Amino acid sequence: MFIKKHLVLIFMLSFAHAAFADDGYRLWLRYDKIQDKNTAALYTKQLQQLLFPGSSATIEKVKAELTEAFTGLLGKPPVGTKQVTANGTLIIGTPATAKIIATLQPTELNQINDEGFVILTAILQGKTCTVISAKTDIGILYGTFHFLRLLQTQQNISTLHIVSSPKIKFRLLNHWDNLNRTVERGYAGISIWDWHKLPDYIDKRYIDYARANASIGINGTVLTNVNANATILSPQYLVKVAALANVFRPYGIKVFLTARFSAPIEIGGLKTADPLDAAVQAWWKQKVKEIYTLIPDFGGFLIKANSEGQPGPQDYHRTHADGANMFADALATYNGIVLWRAFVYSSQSGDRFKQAYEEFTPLDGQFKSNVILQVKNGPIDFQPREPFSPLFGAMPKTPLAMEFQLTQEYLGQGTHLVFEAPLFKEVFNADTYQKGKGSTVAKIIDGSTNNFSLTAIAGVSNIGNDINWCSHPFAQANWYALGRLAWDYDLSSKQIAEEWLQQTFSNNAFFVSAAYNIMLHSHEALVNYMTPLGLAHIMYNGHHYGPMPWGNTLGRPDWNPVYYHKADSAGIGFNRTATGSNALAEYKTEVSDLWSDSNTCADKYLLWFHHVSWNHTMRSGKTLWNELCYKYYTGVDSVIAIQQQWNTLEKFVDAERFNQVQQLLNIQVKEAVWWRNASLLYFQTFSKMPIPSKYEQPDKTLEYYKSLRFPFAPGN
Ligand code: GCW
Repeated sequence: MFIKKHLVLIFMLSFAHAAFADDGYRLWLRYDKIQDKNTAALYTKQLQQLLFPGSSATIEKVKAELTEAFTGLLGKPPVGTKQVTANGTLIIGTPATAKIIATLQPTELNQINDEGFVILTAILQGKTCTVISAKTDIGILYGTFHFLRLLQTQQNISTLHIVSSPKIKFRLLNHWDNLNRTVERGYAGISIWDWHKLPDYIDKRYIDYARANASIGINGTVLTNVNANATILSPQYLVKVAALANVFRPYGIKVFLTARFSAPIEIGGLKTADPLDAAVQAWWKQKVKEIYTLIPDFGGFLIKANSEGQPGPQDYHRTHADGANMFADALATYNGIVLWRAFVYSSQSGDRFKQAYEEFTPLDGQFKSNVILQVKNGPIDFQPREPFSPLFGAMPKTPLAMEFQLTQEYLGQGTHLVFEAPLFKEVFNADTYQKGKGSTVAKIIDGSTNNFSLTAIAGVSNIGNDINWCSHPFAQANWYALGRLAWDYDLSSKQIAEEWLQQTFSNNAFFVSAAYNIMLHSHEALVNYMTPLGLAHIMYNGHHYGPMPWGNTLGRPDWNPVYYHKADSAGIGFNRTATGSNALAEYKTEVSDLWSDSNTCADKYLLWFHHVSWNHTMRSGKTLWNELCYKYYTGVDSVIAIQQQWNTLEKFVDAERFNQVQQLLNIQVKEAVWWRNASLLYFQTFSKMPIPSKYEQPDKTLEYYKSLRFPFAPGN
């Protein structure tokens, strides 16, 4: 008897452990049973029955999601009803589909746009009900996902009054996925698009991808790399694209493609791709027509032109506007849009920082109304910290889209825990002063400063076919944050981190606050151990993995780290004031005044704008050299603190993900030390100053760090 009981216990324990394991595939849509008995009982009472009339492809998806969520969270699927017969009726529908909502006539519906939703507690036919309503089925979908988020994060749902609309129209992922399934700057496996098996084989992942995106409001996806391949536009591939579009449509997600500028030559048999050539224009018009025949709601094209070797209009002495407008004309008939990238820099210039501004501001006002210029957050290239791109304050006649990078090309790639919401918010909140105080980057992007309705935010995707989609368990949070902030950039980093943690890991309050603390400090920690005080672009060439501030061997100066930090015996930093490249003049004076004096410029931007002596006195009273040492050492200490904090959280997290994060943090600590030591030893060859003796001294030589090679680093 004893033995038997014992065996049962062992069986139960091992079962419990297995059930607890989590490979991360479900992302933030786990719907695990609510453990807190009171909450579960309350929800069961408040969600007695579901009145959900209407039917459409989207509504079917909503019903399926509700069934899955209720079954998971509360142990049983929702009980359908046609009448309000009990307190605790959840009513979902548009006024057109649900008569009962029409009788309620919620005025809140006048406050939302076509994708928005309302969630209200109301008394209907004498019963307390929860109403999710919207103008469209897609609004219903978003409202439902919001409601499920409330349940997953165990909010009080007894008196709800939520009125929500997205602030940005196109909320996009940009995949840098190649047709051979490699992913440029991808660290999470190969591309999830299995082009070879499409269109006939629909991987379950496509559906789960769409669910995850819809749950955070993402409504468009650019499937292909901006370093484009014209083959995607061939008939054989377009049917594959159409198959994906069919999967995504009910979830409100439009498909976009990258258009290779030279496609008329490469797959069209033309001799030129000149945007002013009639045959070229006709070719694109025909191609666009072909696409819309297959995909009636196709979103449009994203184009990288005359940048890093990509073909473009300048090959024919035409402007970016000539190029963009050719596509705009072809797409306009179908309400398609052109996302034209502003990421350009030529080999000629003195200061790469200035080039996008120099090329694009003369074209302000020349783009057709369905063109939006997609600008990276900073002037150089997704560095750990950049000042906002001056273009955001300088193109009042052109709608501007924000491009952030979710994949962590310069943020520790696949192994560093870095929560990007604070970085995104720092950029959104920066004031361009374009129309006086308060013209923040967010207010440029949302169209309100210059009255544009065409608005967009894009995140370069960090998704691959790894079981947990993003490789690092915490990298999922950056995908999540992009969607949530594109919907509402006023959400705080704290709210986003907390709700993500609750849904992805656990509702335990102690865990959430500790893990939030980790996330909150992670970006600043990385800036400090990689590129403190405004340093930038000092990583290895090519794969961009690891520190190489000594890099000086590539043909173009602006590909070499030494070009960016300009360390010499006198000091360090890039002089972008009037005595240097004068890039500061690209900002409004209110902004440049903040940064133009090395004695008052914020520490975090100092070396972006000034070449300062190693003895320069910092705000802290330390010399620049000692401050640099302090920052690098603080960065490493912060990661060690993060590591220690994570180690206290074992009991709150499933073993699988706990171990993954623990191992990755071990790598991160090692790499932070590597960044610190290699950088300081190198800069010391100029400063000739000691690393203060209170710090643990580097245990390897500069020669050792210089000898390291990583020919097979991923993502290149
Ligand atoms: O950050 C750089 C990357 C390139 C990328 C380019 C771009 C897709 O190193 O891999 O190319 O930016 O944004 O176009």
